[in-house]
Amino acid sequence: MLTKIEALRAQLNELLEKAESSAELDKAKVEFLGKKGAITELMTSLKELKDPMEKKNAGQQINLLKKEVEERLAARADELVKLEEQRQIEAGPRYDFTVPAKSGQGSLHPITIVQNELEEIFASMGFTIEDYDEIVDEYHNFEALNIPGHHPARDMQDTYYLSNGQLLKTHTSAAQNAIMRKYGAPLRAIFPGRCFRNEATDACHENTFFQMEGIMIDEDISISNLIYFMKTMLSEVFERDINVRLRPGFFPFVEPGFELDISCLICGGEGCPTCKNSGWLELCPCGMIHPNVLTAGGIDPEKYTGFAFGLGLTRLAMMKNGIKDIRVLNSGNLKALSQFTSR
Ligand code: FA5
Repeated sequence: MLTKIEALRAQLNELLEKAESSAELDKAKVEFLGKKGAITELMTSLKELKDPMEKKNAGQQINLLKKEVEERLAARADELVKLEEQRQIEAGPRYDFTVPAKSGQGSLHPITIVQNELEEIFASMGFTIEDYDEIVDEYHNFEALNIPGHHPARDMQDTYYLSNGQLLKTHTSAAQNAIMRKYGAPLRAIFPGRCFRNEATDACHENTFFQMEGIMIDEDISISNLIYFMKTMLSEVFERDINVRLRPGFFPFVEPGFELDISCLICGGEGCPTCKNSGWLELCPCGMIHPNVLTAGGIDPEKYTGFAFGLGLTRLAMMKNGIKDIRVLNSGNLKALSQFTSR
């Protein structure tokens, strides 16, 4: 009996080594564990053993083999899934650019249109346009921005964590440190990007949205420079006068910090679901970069000062186009979106 068990174990090893598909594993499962499978047969043949000790020992060995077969088949199945995923990643997507479009010509997304406009405006004022990762580490998203592990500001920016400890960035400020380190001071840069937050969605909140960060660092930069650039940007984007209010706002990475709100353009300031009935929409928090953030970015805060802002690009696209509900923008509903892209 024990020889048979060993022979089956050797057979299992061989099968698992050769198995390249889940169909082969299913077949092996039936061969070993099925109603007429080898292990069931062994169990049935137990009754032929007369010696009780020998019978008990053989029974235990068969049960061990059965458990081993189940576990190793499951492990190989997992391995095959991973191998298949790897094969697909390596093969990469294949596009056939010669296939004609199904219906008419496409267009840029309303957020991309606003982003392009802003990039032009800031480029004309000497800002460079930077690209940055969507997956970042805690250091860049929080610690380098003066938000240590225990800080309550992290609660407001809960996000999606990967099993390796990295996270989907909650704000474009996550790029500040890397950009300061890359260029040093003086520095003028904007960096648009997609942000992710664990958010209960409503007319003005999405779990995936776009921001555009801007920083300017030089000797003698003050709040006046900040206000000048914010005003210029808004008047260029809206091409008309917009009611704006600046109020104190707290962000650990700026001091002092401000909230820049614009009068809701959906209701004209009367109050509606888009502005949560306040008549104002938070659009562009900003402030003077905290000395700790400059130091973390390798810039001497005794010599340089700077401002930073985090413009809500998705909300700006809503205000520019009179879009009442932010969820339209990520809906993929071409009929709804095409109303705002015919430029
Ligand atoms: C920030 O994200 C700061 N990093 C901004 C900042 C940068 C402050 C530099 C100071 C200096 P806040 O969480 O308020 O701040 O988001 C900034 C803007 O992004 C908001 O005013 C809003 O316009 C937009 N925003 C934030 N959360 C969402 C959301 N869930 N859906 C859509 N837009 C959002």
